[in-house]
Amino acid sequence: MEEKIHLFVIGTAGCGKSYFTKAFSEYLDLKRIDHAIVNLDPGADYLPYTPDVDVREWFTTADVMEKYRVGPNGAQIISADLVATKAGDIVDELDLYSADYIIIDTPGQMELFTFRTSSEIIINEFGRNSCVSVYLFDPVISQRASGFMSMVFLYSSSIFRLRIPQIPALGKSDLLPEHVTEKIIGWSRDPDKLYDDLIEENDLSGDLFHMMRDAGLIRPLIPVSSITGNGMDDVYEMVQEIFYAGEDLESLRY
Ligand SMILES: Nc1nc2c(ncn2[C@@H]2O[C@H](COP(=O)(O)OP(=O)(O)OP(=O)(O)O)[C@@H](O)[C@H]2O)c(=O)[nH]1
Ligand SMILES: [Mg+2]
Repeated sequence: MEEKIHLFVIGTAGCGKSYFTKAFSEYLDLKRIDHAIVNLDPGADYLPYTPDVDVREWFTTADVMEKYRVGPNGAQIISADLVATKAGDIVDELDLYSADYIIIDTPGQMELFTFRTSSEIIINEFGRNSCVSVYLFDPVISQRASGFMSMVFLYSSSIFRLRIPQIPALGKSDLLPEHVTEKIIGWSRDPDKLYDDLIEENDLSGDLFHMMRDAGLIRPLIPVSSITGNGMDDVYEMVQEIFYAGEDLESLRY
């Protein structure tokens, strides 16, 4: 591998980012690929893996509450912004590892990282061309057509904000009955099916649907499970394709 790859794990609160980080790390262990894990969540109480670089080395959301005398929401925002001030230190620490892959677990609520300037500063510090993200669709929300569409909107906002290639995945797929997983994956592969179910649920969604479909934002989802390890190889292959297929990156941007 020529250069480091930085894989950001993105998604809404509780969608399974930290467990995916662990499962993908175990998958890379099996493949004997050198990697390191970065935890960018200063509010994490418990992590299912041991991070190699941890933003909590410098501060935690609880420290920020005490220091700035703010409540939990204010502290989350301040600490999310403070992460940017540590971008250089994070890269310096990562340089100590001979890792080909860096997996980056991002803070609980998606807006704390993806929508704020920290994400841009960190991506620029890592080198934009070495960055890719996996976006985990919440499996419970994705079961209804309108919920699935809301996930498409959030996924799309992350594309516009981060401006790095993004791999859409259906998180915790082991929790869903097989026919539900098939329905969701079917929507992602065949937007016409999604359209029919959307209109049945809510006839206001038609115009929005066409806008997203025509912009190419409804993309095939990879079902993943951090419990069974299912889908880790598909995510890995997609990352390889993005970096090494020799295709125009623009065409794989989403
Ligand atoms: N069945 C199943 N449960 C999962 C999976 N991934 C995560 N979970 C469970 O879902 C819960 C949340 O998972 P996390 O990985 O902590 O989610 P997160 O997105 O990091 O959560 P925040 O950082 O708090 O927003 C945990 O209780 C996990 O045990 C999965 O693939 N399958
Ligand atoms: Mg987490």
